[in-house]
Parts: sequence; C-alpha cells; structure tokens
Amino acid sequence: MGVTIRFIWGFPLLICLLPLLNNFDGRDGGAMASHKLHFVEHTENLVEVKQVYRTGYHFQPKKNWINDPNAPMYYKGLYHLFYQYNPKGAVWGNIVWAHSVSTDLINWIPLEHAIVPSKPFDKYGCWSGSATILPGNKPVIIYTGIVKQKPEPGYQVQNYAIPANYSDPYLRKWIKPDNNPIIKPIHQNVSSFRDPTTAWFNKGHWKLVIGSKNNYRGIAYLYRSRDFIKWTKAKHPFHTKSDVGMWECPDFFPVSSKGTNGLDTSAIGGDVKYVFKASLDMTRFDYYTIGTYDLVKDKYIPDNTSVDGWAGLRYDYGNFYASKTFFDPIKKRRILTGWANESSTTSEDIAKGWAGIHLIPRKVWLDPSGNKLLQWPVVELDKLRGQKIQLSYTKLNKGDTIEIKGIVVAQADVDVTFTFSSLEKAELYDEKWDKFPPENLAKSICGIKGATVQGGLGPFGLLTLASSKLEEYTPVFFRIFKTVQNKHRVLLCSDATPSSLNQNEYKPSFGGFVDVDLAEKKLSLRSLIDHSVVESFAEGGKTVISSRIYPTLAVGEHAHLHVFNNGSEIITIVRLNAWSMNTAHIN
Ligand SMILES: *[C@@H]1O[C@H](CO)[C@@H](O)[C@H](O)[C@H]1NC(C)=O
Ligand SMILES: *[C@@H]1O[C@H](CO)[C@@H](O)[C@H](O)[C@H]1NC(C)=O
Ligand SMILES: *[C@@H]1O[C@H](CO)[C@@H](O)[C@H](O)[C@H]1NC(C)=O
Ligand SMILES: *[C@@H]1O[C@H](CO)[C@@H](O)[C@H](O)[C@H]1NC(C)=O
Ligand SMILES: *[C@H]1O[C@@H](CO)[C@H](O)[C@@H](O)[C@@H]1NC(C)=O
Repeated sequence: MGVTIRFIWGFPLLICLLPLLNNFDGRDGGAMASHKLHFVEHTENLVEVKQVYRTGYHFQPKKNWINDPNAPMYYKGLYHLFYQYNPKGAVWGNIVWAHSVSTDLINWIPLEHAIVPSKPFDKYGCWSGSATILPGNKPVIIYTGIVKQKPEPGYQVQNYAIPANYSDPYLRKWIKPDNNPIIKPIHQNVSSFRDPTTAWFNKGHWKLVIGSKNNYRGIAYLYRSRDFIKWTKAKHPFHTKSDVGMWECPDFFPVSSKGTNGLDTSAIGGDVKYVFKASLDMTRFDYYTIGTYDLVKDKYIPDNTSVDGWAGLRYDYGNFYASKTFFDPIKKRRILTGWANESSTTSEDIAKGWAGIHLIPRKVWLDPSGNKLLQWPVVELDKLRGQKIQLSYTKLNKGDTIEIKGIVVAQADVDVTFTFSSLEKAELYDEKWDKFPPENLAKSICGIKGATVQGGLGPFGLLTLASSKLEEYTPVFFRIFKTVQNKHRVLLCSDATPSSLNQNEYKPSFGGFVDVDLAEKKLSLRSLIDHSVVESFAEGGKTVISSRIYPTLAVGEHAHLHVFNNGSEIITIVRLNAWSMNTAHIN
C-alpha cells in the first residue's frame, strides 16, 4: 500500500480553471484515449474537461485513481502489470487489483480486474503484493488483505491467489483459495504489516519479507515456507533500521557485479550483490542500499558505502514511490517500475477524472563502482521516437538559450551531452548548506540556486514545458560546486517552482547529487517530457529525477523547449538529439 490514508470522501467539487484549449492535438499517434472527453464523477452536474495533461506514453488507466504497481512479471509471451486502482473515482479508495498486459512494456491492453475484495480475508481491501514464479512456470501472487477497518488504516493479513487457467497467457482469472489468509500478524502492529515481496528460494525454503514498523523503527519481517502455503516467521527480521518509520513496499533482489544483465530473485553466488529497497511512508520516497546477503543468519547487511536511512540513495530524487522490480527472463534484465502521484490538487484531480501515473519501466543494474544502481528507460521506448532534431557543437555563453523547434516538445525524448573546457569557474560550495537535513540537502540547494541564479560552471541544461515568454517553465539543469577541499560536487535539479502560474500546485525544487568523475569535463542528460511529467536521467542513469507539473500556458502546442546556460563558463552542446514521441496504445 503506497498511499497515506488522508483522503476523505465527499470533497465539495470545485471545477478549477484548467486551460481549455479548443483545437489542441499535439499528439501524433492517432485517435487515442487521450483525446476523449471524460465526465467528472461524483457530481450531479457532469462537466467536460479537456485532457491536456494526460500523458501520451506513460502508463495510466483510462480514468480514476491509480497508485502502486503490483506483481509485475513475464508469463508465456506477455508482461503483466497489476496496479492499485479505484474503479469509482480519482481519489484513493475502493482499492482493487487492475490488470494490463503488454508485449513491450510500453503499449498495454487492459483486462478485467484480477483481484477484488470479496472474501472475509480481503473484505476491506486488496492492497499491494508481488508475484513469484514457482517451478513448472506457475505464477502465484501474495498480497495484503484488509480484514477489519480498525485499527486504522486496517487490520492486515497476507493472502495468496493463483491463476484459474495456467494455459491462458493473459492470466485473466485468479482464484483466492479458502485456506487464506496464509500469514497473520502475531506480534506485529496489525495495522502496519503489508506489501509482501517476491519470494526467493534457498536452503530448502521459500522466503519473503513483509514491510512493517515498531514505533519509528522500520522492519522487514522474514517468513519461510517449504510449500508456499504454510509460512513461519523467522526469529530475526531480515533487515531493520531505527528512526526511519514504516517500511512500505520492501523489495529485495540480487544484482550482478559484472555487466548489466539482471538476475533471478533466487540467484546466489560470487559475483552477486544485493539491493534492499523500502518506501518510506514518512518521507514518501523510495530509498535503497547495496549490501550482502548472509545466508547463515538469513539477514541482509548493507555495505558501509550505503547510507541506511532517510539520507540514503534514492531510485529517483523526485516523484517516485511504491516501486517494484522483476526479472525479465527473456531479455535477461531486471526492470523497475514505480508510481508518480499528482502535483495537482484533489479537486483538480476529480475535475480531470484521473490521478496518478506509472513512470517508464527502467532497466536497473549495478554501477561498476559497486556502490549504487544505474537506471535507464527500457529500450522498447525508443520505438515511439518520431520526428527528430539534432544539434552538435553549439556554444552557449552565459545567458544564452537555444530553442529546439520542429518536434512536438510537450511529448518528447531529449538526449544531450554537454562539455566545458575547465572546472576553474565552479562556484564555492557553501559549508552552511551542510546544516540542511541531509535527506533534503540537494533539494534545498536547488531551491536557493535556481536557473535564474547565475553561476560559474552552470546552471546549464534544459528548459522544459516553457511558455512563450517564460512565464512558466521547468528547468532541468546541472550546477557544479567546488568544496574548500577542492572536491567537485555535481548537482542535478528539476525545479518545478517556476513550472506553473497555478498557485495551488505542488512545485518542489527536486535535486540530487551526481556521483561522477569530471576528468572528461562532460555531462549528459536525457529527459522524457510527457505533458504533465518530466523524467530526467543524468549521466546514463546515475541520478534520476521525475517531476509532475501542471503548467497553465505551456500546454500542448503552446509548450517550448530550450537549452540554456546561465553560468560564466562557456558550455558546448556536443550533441543533442530530440524526438517527438508517438502516443503509445495504453489501456
Ligand atoms: C484455458 O485457456 C486456454 C488458452 O486461452 C483456453 O483454450 C481454454 O479453453 C481455457 N480453459 C478453460 C477451462 O477456460
Ligand atoms: C501501529 O500502527 C498505527 C498505524 O500506523 C499507529 O498509529 C500506531 O502508533 C502503531 N503502534 C505502534 C506501537 O507502533
Ligand atoms: C567498509 O567495508 C570494507 C569491506 O567491505 C572495508 O574494507 C572498509 O574498511 C570499510 N570501511 C569503513 C569506513 O568501515
Ligand atoms: C539567467 O539569469 C538571469 C538573471 O537572473 C535571468 O533573468 C534569466 O531568466 C536566467 N535564465 C534562465 C534560462 O533561467
Ligand atoms: C505526492 O503528492 C505531494 C503533494 O500533495 C505530496 O507532498 C507527496 O507526499 C505525495 N507523494 C506520495 C508518494 O504520496
């Protein structure tokens, strides 16, 4: 479960001032769902809302609320994605497991709901869970069921579900056997016991972990089973950490220390490291550590290079939560998928009829340094690339902007490499900044040093979803600092502060440091722009930031894209490729 239970039914409906663009059709993929008008639910007066903010190639249902991705897997030629979904509206509630399938992780076909509340063991909700493929190619799902509404947010147990027909590659029908629940809370806080992981197998047992807490201690409880039905709690948690709060949606998986291929969740061996991820309910970010798996103690131990806490590594320093990975046995890769909530208000969500998207599935693998992951959009995304614009060896002086024209910039993929001749002009890193809470350091500096604050080496980067006179824009940029010890720190910012004239939106100045060797004096940036989302990957996926944005002017064909430099060091665009993205067939 990835949602804070703070929504209440019955919001008074305010139809907000969404810009109503009459003839906008900036999407070049034909008659897609995004062109349809939807009717606002929960109202007596049905109101038409033009869908200028719907994404063209990010995963969304046709309408309503969506949160966590659940049980992603590959089965008989199809990728399966389940997700937490409210069939009745654009706010959290009435959660079922909706289900879509795909052959390429980009285009999706919707199927009937896979798991819905119907039995005493899930009467009040079917919350997040994971799939495991048992020997003989037999998928099984374990998910959290809510059996009682009290104590809030609900009394939680773990249930399993199996396909009704293993011959059906669509896995349309799922059976919830009557011997559920298979795991009940014993000494845990019964309302903080959820989101079972994919199970892995070793030493004669299947093992999985369940997210929990005890006061402010995050806990991943380990359970073992020989037959997948009878589960026993291990004496010790698999991993635990004080002062972090509830661990939602834990994920545990091996990564190879050689190459970029993924590994099956049960892999063990010499060239294998491990990743443990938790979704921090208190900060609403997904953080992870790299570590080892002690098979004797059956425990995960983070490496001393990974900070284990709020200031730890994040998959994404922006809007990204409740993520999950799975192993793709066909392309031998591990794929990460996560949820991005809205930056619009609840009443705006109700008016537009939907809330939440999933970000583009990313391949993840271990950085050669061994102390972080690299992430990159799945290669299948490239098939959506259409009209292309290219720039090379173009200089940007301080204050210069170059507009990228000739593509649909509100639905685009931009990949750019910058270079500079010296590090001399890097600004001094202000030691006072170290007083910011470490988990907010990069974001705080991005807040102080926005694109309009001129610098030495940077800021330089992209101005995405910009209006014609820059009344609105979302800058995604680098800025390089030099510490008193003469070390360089590279900051990536995705700053939504100037993104919208609408005062009600959530507009954080997300930021993350990029751990990069500047010897080559080069930095690369790829941004996936899709109407209300900008997903940016620095340096081949070392640092990723996603922002959800709701401009009022920079929508559709009124959006512009620029490359800019606002630092005194001259920046050269070595190469810039930008493509219009075709609209994917999604649900
Ligand atoms: C199971 O699925 C297969 C493949 O779709 C189908 O041919 C068969 O009729 C299904 N069996 C049942 C009992 O529905
Ligand atoms: C149990 O969980 C609930 C809901 O998250 C919380 O209000 C309560 O403080 C928790 N109790 C303990 C002992 O952690
Ligand atoms: C971190 O762990 C490695 C072994 O994994 C060890 O060699 C190194 O000394 C440790 N560093 C610190 C600061 O504890
Ligand atoms: C560059 O800085 C100047 C001075 O603050 C500012 O007016 C301008 O808008 C900045 N350019 C960008 C692209 O932010
Ligand atoms: C997404 O919405 C913003 C604005 O309401 C909140 O501040 C975030 O906490 C929230 N993120 C998640 C993961 O729920």
